[in-house]
Amino acid sequence: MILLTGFAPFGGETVNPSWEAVRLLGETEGFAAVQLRCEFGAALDDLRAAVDAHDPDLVLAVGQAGGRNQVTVERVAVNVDDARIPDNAGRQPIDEPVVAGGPAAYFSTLPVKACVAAARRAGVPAAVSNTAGTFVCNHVAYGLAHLIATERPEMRGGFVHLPYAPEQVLDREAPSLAVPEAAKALRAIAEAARAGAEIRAAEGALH
Ligand code: PCA
Repeated sequence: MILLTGFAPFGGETVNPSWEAVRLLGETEGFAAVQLRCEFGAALDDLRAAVDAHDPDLVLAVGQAGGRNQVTVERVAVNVDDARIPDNAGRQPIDEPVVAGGPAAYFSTLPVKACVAAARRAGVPAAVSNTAGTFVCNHVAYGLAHLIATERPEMRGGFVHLPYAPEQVLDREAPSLAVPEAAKALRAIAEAARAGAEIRAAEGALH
């Protein structure tokens, strides 16, 4: 059982490609899709409720990273909420921990390089990312990793960011990825994550 989470639209957008893509893939046997509120705290309440309801082996949490031009598999989540814009509840935490007293960061328990390779084999541009930012996506990535580390050691999970959907950028210069392509990449990533083995590949960043 694979749990997919996507976010509600935020920041003035009317859609969130993460929800559109996971909703599409969630129609497939063996997958369930749940929408998280784009709110600090509440998003993690939604995540925990979904994990309790579905008891998944694997969780792929997915979000929108407007401006990125590839599907990015996040390697790390950091213990800080530092919001550049208010969340959907109007809250804007600055330099607060996600989990007071928690470790500074967690590595994803996904085989991130194998996941990137799988997305590429499916024909979708993909890369490793070394930061999920400091907004609600990183909050969920960290909260998920903390849940796995402290309560659900048998579960595996991580975070994937998607570019904008084409309908979001019809009148602006920004990269986009069609939702069915994003869903195809997520499916390939989920299969690689379930297989479990990491690969050795040079995917680091200079900056
Ligand atoms: N992207 C935001 C939050 C929700 C989403 O889809 C982020 O990257 O933090």
